Amino acid sequence: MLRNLLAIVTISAALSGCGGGGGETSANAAAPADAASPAAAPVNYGNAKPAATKPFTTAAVATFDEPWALAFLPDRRMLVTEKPGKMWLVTSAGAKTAVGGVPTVHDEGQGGLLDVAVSPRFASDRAVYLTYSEPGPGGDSLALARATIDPAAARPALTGLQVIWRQLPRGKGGQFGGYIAFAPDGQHLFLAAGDRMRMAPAQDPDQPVGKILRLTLDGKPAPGNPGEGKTGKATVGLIDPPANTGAAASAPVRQVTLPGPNLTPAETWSTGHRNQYGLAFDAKGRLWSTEMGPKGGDELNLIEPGRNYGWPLVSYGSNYDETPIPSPTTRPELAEPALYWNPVIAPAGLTFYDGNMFPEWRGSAFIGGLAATALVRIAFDGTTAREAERWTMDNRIRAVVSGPDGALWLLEDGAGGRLLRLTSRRAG
Ligand SMILES: [Ca+2]
Repeated sequence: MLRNLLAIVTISAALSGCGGGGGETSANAAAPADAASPAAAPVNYGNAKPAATKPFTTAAVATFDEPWALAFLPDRRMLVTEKPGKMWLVTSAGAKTAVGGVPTVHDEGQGGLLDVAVSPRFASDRAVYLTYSEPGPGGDSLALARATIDPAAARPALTGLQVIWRQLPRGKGGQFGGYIAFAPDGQHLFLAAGDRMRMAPAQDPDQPVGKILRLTLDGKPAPGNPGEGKTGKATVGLIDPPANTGAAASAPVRQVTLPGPNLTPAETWSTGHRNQYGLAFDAKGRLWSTEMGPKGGDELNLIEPGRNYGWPLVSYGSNYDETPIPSPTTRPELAEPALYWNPVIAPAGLTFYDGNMFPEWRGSAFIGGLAATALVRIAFDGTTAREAERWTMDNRIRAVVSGPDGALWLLEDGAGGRLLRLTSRRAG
């Protein structure tokens, strides 16, 4: 029964995808003119097949315990996080040195030590930013912290670590998002705050869940945000524990009074997200995000200020308990994804390629696939994105980063997850 339902969903999704490639659907034709909306309905790439051959060779460089994210330092070494709460400084040859001073994280489910990002001013400030699930009374916060590191130290360590932003109210479990991206001019920081599987609060302007935030490098609301100067309610309704189905809409709500002014409206750049596991700027200065949808609703989104990306009001997927979710075509005022995947790939990581090793890939984006056990290449024609290629990698891919050497660097997911370096066959 389930299999048949899935087949029907898949076929109808594929058909709507064909329609999107050929022209506007009637629903979109009725949409009000909006320069920020894609002209055509987004295409479904859920049934895209892996390429038969790979234009790269894959070398395993090092092995980790549940690796999550990596970031390059200017000296081309990498910082690699492991979800249970370790960080490593890693050479391109795979030599690992443990980094001290990592904060206590709550490692459970999808919580733990998450993203790491290197300050755009690292040469002068030696700062790194990290996100993690911070334990506390009533559950975890997604925390954004900044610390400094001396990469030349024999025993490198995070020093002066400060939490510069904290997701409140706290709550148990769920998906944290936690991805960090710096504005191209290095003046601001964007942070993906996942919906923590609470669903409805992704639409609550007073809760920093299901949002992309734009902050100063000190973690404060950035000037110029759509809600600049606004504050939210002091008491918000917290849905706890997390739910992963439409049942969350009727879950019990606990009223929680925040310890200080509610700055969420002033921090928010975009809203209505589910679980954003990738956030990156392209060479033209546009911000993109990958989003893990519910069953069958993974998305790539072009992120624009003040827009609502629809979760959980609309989706191209369904709830995990099979209850349907209205299609985005029913709510033209909500931002459509640039493309989507049904069935899902479970996207993790997002990087834009601008290296010399694969000149044909300049301007492309790469996304890791957890469920798809694949690497996906996205090509762009203006703001129209399409899945150009995918290659099976045989393991769940947790992260992908375009390296300063022109190679693509991937992290596999889970215990024993490997750091992979993908290099051109032509380069030899
Ligand atoms: Ca959406």
